[in-house]
Amino acid sequence: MLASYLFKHISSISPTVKMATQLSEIPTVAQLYQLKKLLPPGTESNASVTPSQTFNNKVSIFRGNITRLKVDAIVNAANKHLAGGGGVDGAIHAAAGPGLLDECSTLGGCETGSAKITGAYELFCKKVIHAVGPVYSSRGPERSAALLASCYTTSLQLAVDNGCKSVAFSGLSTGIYGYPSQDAASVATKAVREFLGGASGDKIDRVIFCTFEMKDVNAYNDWIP
Ligand code: AR6
Repeated sequence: MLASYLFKHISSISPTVKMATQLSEIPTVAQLYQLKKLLPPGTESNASVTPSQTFNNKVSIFRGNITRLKVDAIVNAANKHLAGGGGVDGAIHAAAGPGLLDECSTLGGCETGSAKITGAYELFCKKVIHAVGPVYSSRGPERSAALLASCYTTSLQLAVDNGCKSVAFSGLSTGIYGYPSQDAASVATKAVREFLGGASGDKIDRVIFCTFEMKDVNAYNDWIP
């Protein structure tokens, strides 16, 4: 009783008391299969790709607040001006404190389909990668897909270049920018799989798809296997 009272009150005045989620608490896809919390691909699966053990050992799906993750880098769904905003961008800036916006304002914005990296200030992670996803266009779905894939690839390359081995992605473009969750999960999983299988793949130990809403949880549960 006293402990919960103290925790509630101390955590409201000191952000450092907020609980971080450690990497060790987040299972990989391979562990989810073992625990039977995720169904491996069956014959009815729409998967046309062969299962990749590297992908299964390095990729996780996690539902929750990305600002709590104690990983090397989290990937923000930012806008071209890197000016902060709503959604996950707002949550990240609120948790990081004003230093993050100050640093972002020195970067000269960022092109759609690309990303920039900053410090993490009061967050638990070490770096924040700000990726600018496309506003989804049903009239140009191929262009949207190419830009979204480029966000994932550029973010992972930035992580490698900055010595970040564990990276958590928010669902880029799937909120305010209107990208359908199923299509976005398909693009994201394919881009990450290709990166992990490529020249710099061994520099990344873990990629976490951080979901928030049920529609995105379902999309990753469909596309990961
Ligand atoms: N932790 C993890 N995921 C979250 C969180 C959170 N705390 N909050 C929301 N999400 P959005 P976009 C999920 O709209 O579509 C901003 O104003 C959410 O459920 O944040 O790329 C920027 O400044 C969704 O799946 O980003 C841009 O102007 C995902 O984060 C614009 O929104 C992304 O939703 C970018 O739009």
